[in-house]
Amino acid sequence: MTSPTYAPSAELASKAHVDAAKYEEMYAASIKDPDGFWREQGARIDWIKPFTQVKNVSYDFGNVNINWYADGTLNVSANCIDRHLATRGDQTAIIWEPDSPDEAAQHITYQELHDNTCRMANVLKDMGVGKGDRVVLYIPMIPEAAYAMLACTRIGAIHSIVFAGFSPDALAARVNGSEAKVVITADEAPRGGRNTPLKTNADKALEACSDSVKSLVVRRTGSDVPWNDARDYDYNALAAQAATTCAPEEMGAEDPLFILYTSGSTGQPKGVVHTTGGYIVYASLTHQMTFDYHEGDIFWCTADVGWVTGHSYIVYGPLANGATTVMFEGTPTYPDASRFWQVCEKHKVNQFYTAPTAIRALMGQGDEFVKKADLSSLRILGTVGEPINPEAWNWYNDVVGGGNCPIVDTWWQTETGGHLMTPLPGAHATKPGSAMKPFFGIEPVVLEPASGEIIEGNGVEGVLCIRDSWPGQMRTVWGDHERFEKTYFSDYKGYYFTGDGCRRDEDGDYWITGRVDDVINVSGHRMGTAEVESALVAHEKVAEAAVVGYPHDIKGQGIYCYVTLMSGEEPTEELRKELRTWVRTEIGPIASPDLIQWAPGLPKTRSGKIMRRILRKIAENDYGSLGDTSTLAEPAVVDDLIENRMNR
Ligand code: 6R9
Repeated sequence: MTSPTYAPSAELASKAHVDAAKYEEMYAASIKDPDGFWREQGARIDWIKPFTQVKNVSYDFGNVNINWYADGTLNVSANCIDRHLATRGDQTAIIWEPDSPDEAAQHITYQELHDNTCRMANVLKDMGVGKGDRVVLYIPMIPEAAYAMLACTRIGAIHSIVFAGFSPDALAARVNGSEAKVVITADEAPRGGRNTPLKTNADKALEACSDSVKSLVVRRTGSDVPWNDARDYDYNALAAQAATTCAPEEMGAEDPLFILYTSGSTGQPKGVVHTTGGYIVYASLTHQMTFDYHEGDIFWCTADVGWVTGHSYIVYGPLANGATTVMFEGTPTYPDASRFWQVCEKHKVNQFYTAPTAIRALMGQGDEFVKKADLSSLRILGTVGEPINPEAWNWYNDVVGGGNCPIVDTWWQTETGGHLMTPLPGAHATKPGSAMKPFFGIEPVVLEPASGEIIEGNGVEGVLCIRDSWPGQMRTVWGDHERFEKTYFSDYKGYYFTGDGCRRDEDGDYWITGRVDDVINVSGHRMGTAEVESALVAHEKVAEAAVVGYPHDIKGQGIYCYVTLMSGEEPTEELRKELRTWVRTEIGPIASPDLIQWAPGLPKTRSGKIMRRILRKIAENDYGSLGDTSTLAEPAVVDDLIENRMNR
């Protein structure tokens, strides 16, 4: 099947940092001479002591050791703030858009960012936080989240952000796991018109932590919260007294910058560790190239700082580049489904970066919400987090982008620090649903899953590994280097194993097919569950679908579909038949769904990822052992799915 392609306009390509020829040239150079390429890119960052070594990496199982720029020293907050002050002290660094459109937005200049970051750094120091200490952030999408991240980097402390939607139990596990000294939180977190009692949740978590853990509380709503004088520090009172200067600590390039917990296919979430020099070089370069960021552009990434996307593309990448970055506290549908587009219009956003799940949700609400906003400032659109189905891609392209904005479908992971595969807006003709091309320095290899043999050529599919290292790569799992090696370097020796499957099409472009544990095998045919899902959601009556395999006597695995209908649609036996026929015609008879269950909702993490592990268990009629469900956004959804399961 050939896919339509969408080339950037000649005008956009001519103004872009990278056009097609430049991409080829730079990519070839980055693979042929990684040391030379990354030595040059290292210069985008200000070093205190310049590095002499560039790359020093071993992928040998049992001795995995990743070092970049190892003998250089630097400070990340100085790179994100101080070095811009002389030329752009009065330029807006952060545009903060609150949850409610009735509350005023804030424009925070680089000078103000400097002063507030230093205040926060001094408060933390006074609380006893020093170089190498861990600080957990459990905080809403408010400017203080950025101040806190940058304040940690300023004094050499290691931050670990826990998404404000996580439960007290999850917070406690992360505080204890990193032996944090301080938790930074807020009184309440307004989101979608509702206030989450963050301080109360943090208090609950801290009951399960050492008495020595202190908490620094930012006033967001100003409402009364329980207070413990022995443990709680009032940020607003202390910051008002604190000095607006604080000398940046000199950090080694390989000193840890942050820890970010992420879930894998097994066990408890692991603490992904990123270090200082390589991460900031990579975040800066990818932000500039992937989004074709130019001086004066307004960049908006809708992620939460609780996820890696927020780290790299709300805070570190944009600020390292002296950009203006939008930070949004709210949700796409509050007060209504036009909120994203109103914010784009209001702040004249040039690059807009969001997740397919948000695009699908908004698509389901109809085009009027988009059309009533003036989106003429938009130049580049981006997606991240999961494969995007062509339906949603086309809607994003046509309705949001008006057919004029290249879409960058960025594939990467918490572990990778920044984009590994993505089209570059001025260089590549995109295809709906394809992550297209490797970023500079990234050498993808497609492997035979069972044997680990490299599959050469185009028109092939397999397990996606990366041959060599890149500066933004994670360095270890916090406190468990063995787990790091086992998870990423043991299945396919000598490569970084991504956990994803991928297809390299006839043109050599890459398509992520989903986690390899989501691949199902029906009568000997390998099939991406994403493929079936994409077909299902292409049906006009389907809002969302999740597909898993389940044991089938004859076929090996059968196809089990959870389908959420568009509001107002009736779940009938007839519609079931219609969908089955639909999928057969969209993909082929081998993809014909065996079981279709009507799902009023799908179990998702609070970041919007469908928890397939749970869906597989229910499909296997093995719901007695659902495993860890603590990260579910709406636990009640699961009870309904079990009650109405099809495979009894
Ligand atoms: C950045 C982020 C990583 C996993 C990854 C893959 C999926 C992310 C994707 C994508 C298809 C894309 N994923 N981006 N799949 N196309 N553009 O999301 O990090 O939360 O660690 O998730 O998300 O399966 O392995 P993280």
